[in-house]
Amino acid sequence: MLIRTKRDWELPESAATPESVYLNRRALMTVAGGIAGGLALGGRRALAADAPAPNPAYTLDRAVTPEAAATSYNNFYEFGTSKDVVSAAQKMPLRPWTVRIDGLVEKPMTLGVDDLLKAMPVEERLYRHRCVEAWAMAVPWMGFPLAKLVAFAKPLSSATYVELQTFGRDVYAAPGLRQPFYPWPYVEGLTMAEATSDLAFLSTGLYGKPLQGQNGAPLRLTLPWKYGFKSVKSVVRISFTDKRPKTFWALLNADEYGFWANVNPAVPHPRWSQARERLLGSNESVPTQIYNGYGAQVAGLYKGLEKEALFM
Ligand SMILES: Nc1nc2c(c(=O)[nH]1)N[C@H]1C(S)=C(S)[C@@H](COP(=O)(O)O)O[C@H]1N2
Ligand SMILES: [Mo]
Repeated sequence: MLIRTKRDWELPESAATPESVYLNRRALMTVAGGIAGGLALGGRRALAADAPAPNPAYTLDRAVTPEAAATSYNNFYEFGTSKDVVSAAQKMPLRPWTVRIDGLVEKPMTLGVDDLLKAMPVEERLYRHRCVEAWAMAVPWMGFPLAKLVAFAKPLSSATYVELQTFGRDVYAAPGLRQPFYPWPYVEGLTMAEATSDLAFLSTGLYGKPLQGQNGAPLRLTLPWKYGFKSVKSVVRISFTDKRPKTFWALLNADEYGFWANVNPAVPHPRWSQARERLLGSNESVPTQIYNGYGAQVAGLYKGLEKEALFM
């Protein structure tokens, strides 16, 4: 992002396949529900054993992004600064994978990601995603509310922030981690109020399938009202603290990538406008919305703080 890139978000036509696979799965689920009536749940489970129920509270104002685009055009600097990290990221072993929960909690713990998932209520949500680079997508995530993990972690009342961290070289020596210019490991953070809002989500899957390495497997934060760099991938540690986390991009350039990073069309990036966004997998450009369209859910978090929280 510090590096000027070409408009390489404009995928070739061949990459922009229709999202027919995903839509067909949904259609099947609906048909099964309609025919089976009272047995709908059983029918749905039989057709898509791995697919949790979609949460009807999270709908979209646009088409779902083609799966091929969302899973092949990625930002994951641990694997390099290009958008093409698929082959490198898929070499990362996803099991065993442990998550450390520590800091201001009743009892710090380290647990396997599958044990954590067993304790969490997995659902599916359609969310918009807006990268600070002015491209956007809309995808079906599977996962659970971050608030559920916060409750599970039992933070002390003194905790005011949650910090989430990606693996460093001690866990997996991804090629990008050799670049000493960057302040590894990638860290992101939220206030406790943000972390416990219903929109803050931890994703484990995408398009009804387990997450792939390039999208931040096995566990990644998903904050649809903030610029995408807040959505830290491949999380290994979640810490509760009373200090504002020093986040990866803010350490690099706080004027361009601040702590809040709430999507705002009125505040341009110093090097480009944020007024519009390009939809990944198409040539369409649409107006950017304040809080990426989630103002009704999150504007209340920033009452009296708007000057700061909507600047960057
Ligand atoms: N660890 C880590 N997390 C990260 C990034 C990264 O480089 N490293 N890039 C961020 C940015 S800028 C965006 S837009 C999203 C991209 O997520 P996607 O590739 O699944 O679309 O991941 C975010 N999370
Ligand atoms: Mo991004």
